[in-house]
Amino acid sequence: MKIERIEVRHVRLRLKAPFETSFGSKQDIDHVIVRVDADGVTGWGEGACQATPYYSPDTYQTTIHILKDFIVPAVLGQDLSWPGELPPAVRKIRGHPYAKAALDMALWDLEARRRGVTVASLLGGTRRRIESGVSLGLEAGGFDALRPAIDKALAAGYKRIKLKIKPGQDEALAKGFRQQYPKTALMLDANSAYTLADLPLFERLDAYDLMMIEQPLAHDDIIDHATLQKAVRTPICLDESIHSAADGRKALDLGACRIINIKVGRVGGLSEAKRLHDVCAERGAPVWCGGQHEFGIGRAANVAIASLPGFTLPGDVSGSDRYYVEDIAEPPFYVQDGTLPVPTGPGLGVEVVPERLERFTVSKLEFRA
Ligand code: OSB
Ligand code: MG
Repeated sequence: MKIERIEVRHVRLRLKAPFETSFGSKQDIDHVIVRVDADGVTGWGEGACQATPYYSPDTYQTTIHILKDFIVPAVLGQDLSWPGELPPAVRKIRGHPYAKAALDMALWDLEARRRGVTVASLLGGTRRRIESGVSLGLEAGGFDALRPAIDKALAAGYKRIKLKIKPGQDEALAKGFRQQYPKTALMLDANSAYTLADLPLFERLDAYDLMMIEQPLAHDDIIDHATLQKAVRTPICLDESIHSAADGRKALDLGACRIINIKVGRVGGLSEAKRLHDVCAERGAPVWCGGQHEFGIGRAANVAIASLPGFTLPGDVSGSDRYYVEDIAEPPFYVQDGTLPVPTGPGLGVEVVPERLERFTVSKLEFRA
C-alpha cells in the first residue's frame, strides 16, 4: 500500500457520566483520530490518549505533535507491504505510543479492507465473541453510591466488576462488595496510588477473594511490584508499567505480576499488542484487554485483539451504551450474556459517520504525498 494521504484529527466526545480515578475526574474525552488513504482504500485509527499527562506522559497535543512532525513524514509516500512494517519505520521515535497506535490501527484497518477480511482474522483471532467486564470509577459516596451501577452491570450480564481505588477508598469498597455479592468476580485498580509502605493493606485485601489487583504501585516500577507479589496471594496485574512485549517478558520473568492488561494505545498499536500477547502466552500468563474509553474505532480494535486465544480473562471493553452520548462510528457494540461480538464486516468492522466526525472534530490536519 502506497500511503497517499493522512488526516489527523483531535476529536472530543462526551461521556454519559463523569469518570473518577485516583488521579481525577473527567467527562469530555479527547482522542486523536487518523485516516489513511492508500490504493484507493481508506483505513481509520484511534489514539486513545488523554487530555492530561496523569495516566501516561502523553496528551492529545503531544500525540498530534509527534504524528505531524515525525511519524507522518516517516511514512507519507512510502509503500508498505504489511502493517507490521510500521513499528520498525518509527522505532527511533522513543515513547509516544498513542501516536504510533493511531497510525498502526489505520494501517491494519486499511490492509484488512484491501483484502476483504477482518482485522481480527488478520491478527490471528480465534474467538467469535469476547468476554466483557466493566470498570467503575470512584464515587464520592463510597460503596453505597456504586451499588446502582454494579447492579445494572450484573443485570446486563457483565462477567466481572472492576472498582477503582485510592487511599482512603479501598478496603471498605472490597468489604462492602463482598458482603453484598459473595460470589461475583471482583478486581481493583489503583492506578499507581500506593507504595510498599501500604503492604499491610494489600495483605488484608487477600481476604476478599479478588481476581487481581491492577497497578497498585508506581507507573514506572516492576521491582517493588515483584516484592509485593511475593508477599500476597492475590495476583497482581500490570497496566501502566507495561509499554511493550519486552516489558511484559521482564515483568513476568521477574515475578512482578501474574497477569497483564494489554491496551492497544499504551503499547503503541495492534502490532505490538499481538507481540505482547504472544510473550504472555509462551509463559502461560493470562491477559485481558484494557480500555481507555475508546470511541467506536478503538473499541472495534480492542474487540479484534481480544479475539486472540491468550485473552482468557474478561476485559474492560464494555458495550457502547456505557460510554458516549453520541459516538463517531456505527454500529455500536451490544453486550449479550456478558460478551461482545467480534465484527464480521471488513477491516475493523465499523464505519465512521462523516457528519458526526465533523461535528465532534476540534481541529484537523491533512497531509498529501
Ligand atoms: O487504568 O484501566 C485504566 C480509563 C482511562 C485510563 C485508564 C484506565 C481506564 C479505565 C476505563 O479503567 C476502562 C474503560 O471502560 O474503557
Ligand atoms: Mg488500569
